[in-house]
Amino acid sequence: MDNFWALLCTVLVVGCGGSGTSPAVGLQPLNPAPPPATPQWQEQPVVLPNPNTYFVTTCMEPVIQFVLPTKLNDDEHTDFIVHYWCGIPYGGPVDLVDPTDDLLVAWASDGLGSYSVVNYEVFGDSYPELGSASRKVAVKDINDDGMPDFAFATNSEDGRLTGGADDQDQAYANGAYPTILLSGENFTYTINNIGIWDWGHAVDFAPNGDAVFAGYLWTADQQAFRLQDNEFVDVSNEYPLILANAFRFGTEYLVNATVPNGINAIELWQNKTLVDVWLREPLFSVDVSGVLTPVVNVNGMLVYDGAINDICVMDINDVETFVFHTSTYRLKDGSDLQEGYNYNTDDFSEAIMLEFFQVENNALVLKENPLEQTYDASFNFFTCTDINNDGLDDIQIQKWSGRHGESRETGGIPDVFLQHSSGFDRLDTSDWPTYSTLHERTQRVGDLYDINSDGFADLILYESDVALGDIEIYLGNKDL
Ligand SMILES: [Ca+2]
Ligand SMILES: [Ca+2]
Ligand SMILES: [Ca+2]
Ligand SMILES: [Ca+2]
Repeated sequence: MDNFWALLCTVLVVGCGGSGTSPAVGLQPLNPAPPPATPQWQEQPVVLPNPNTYFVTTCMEPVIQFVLPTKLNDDEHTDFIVHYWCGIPYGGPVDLVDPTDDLLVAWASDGLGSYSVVNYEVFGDSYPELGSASRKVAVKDINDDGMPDFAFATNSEDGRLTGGADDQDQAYANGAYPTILLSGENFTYTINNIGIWDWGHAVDFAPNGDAVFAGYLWTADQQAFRLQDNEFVDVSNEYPLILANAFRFGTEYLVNATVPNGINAIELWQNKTLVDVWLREPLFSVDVSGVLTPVVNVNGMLVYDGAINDICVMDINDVETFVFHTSTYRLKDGSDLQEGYNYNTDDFSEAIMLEFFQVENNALVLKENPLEQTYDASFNFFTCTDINNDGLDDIQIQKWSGRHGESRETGGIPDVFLQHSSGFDRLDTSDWPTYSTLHERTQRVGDLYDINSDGFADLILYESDVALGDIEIYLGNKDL
């Protein structure tokens, strides 16, 4: 047998020996190897390169607060507005008078998959500013031109130390004007600073398009503005008293997180009528490093804190559901807090959990958590939109790449729970790409959004505290 036949025999695994002593081997069907599975993500990211020539005159390493998808030209590629603001330089002086410097950078697609800065075309200014830092943003097209409009809860945040909201004279130094980015003709935006100086922390658009703001200062209760004839008109008195932690409009109701007498509570409003209040009653108190601390039940676990810092609204099984970002501190060993024990703050991890409420008979009802019961992470932002384009709202948690007091690095990959007909499935993200560089002191975050209108979610990765400053976008090749 020459080499060719030897090779063929090996490959085909047929009885080539011809001696009759080999075990009978049937002719195997020639199964070609299945084609390799399409990878979820393209190998190389689209990069929005660090626009530091724009912000070095402001500060060297700003915070990226928001990467906001929008439309700045006519092609099918999503464009972006990014809000940067300057944190306090390490050990540097604190400006207690003026808000920290900030900068907006508008990125437009070129139709070929690249992006360039178009600040002057969009804002009529190469260095446009909100005039403050931003803490939260609400998105809605309030002037029906097909471009999203953005309302920001703003503050002076530059690391200044104050006595918190309880010391209003110091807290005043955290104030800024509520601000709206309103779209105009030919893919432009105007920056509208409106209302009264406040330490803004919560913002939402009402179903009718009114922008509603709430902050921590005594200067203003809720502030609300309606766009009429291209002017923002104050309609604050059409809304109930809303506090600063978090509130959110549903289709019919408004939910509002409050803290009466130190107890975390959620109000349910219908127009200006308070229809229900849900209270998170403390179970008992424990000593945590010398401070008497109330213990609460969140998702069946005994923890402390329980403050609500954000809310989103989604349909679960076609029922409108308010999802709460609930801040807690859990024992690192996972056990429940116990009455009569003394604890040390070092015993705890920050553990932000989600809680799910629906309205039944004009009352807020806490529903069983449809995610993994013990799920928690460190994060500011999460979304409740349909990520995979199947008509069912999903949950995406833009967790920080690290967590206070723990060394771990997730490279900015969000946690994603996709809704299906009978619950949620957590996506396996273990082989997803991560942000290209790791800096000890920065946090990476990520966001899923279909930026090229092909129906597949794309992965946007960036640092919240800029070191490299690029924004990296991995295009999706298929459904999640
Ligand atoms: Ca575009
Ligand atoms: Ca608009
Ligand atoms: Ca979905
Ligand atoms: Ca896509």
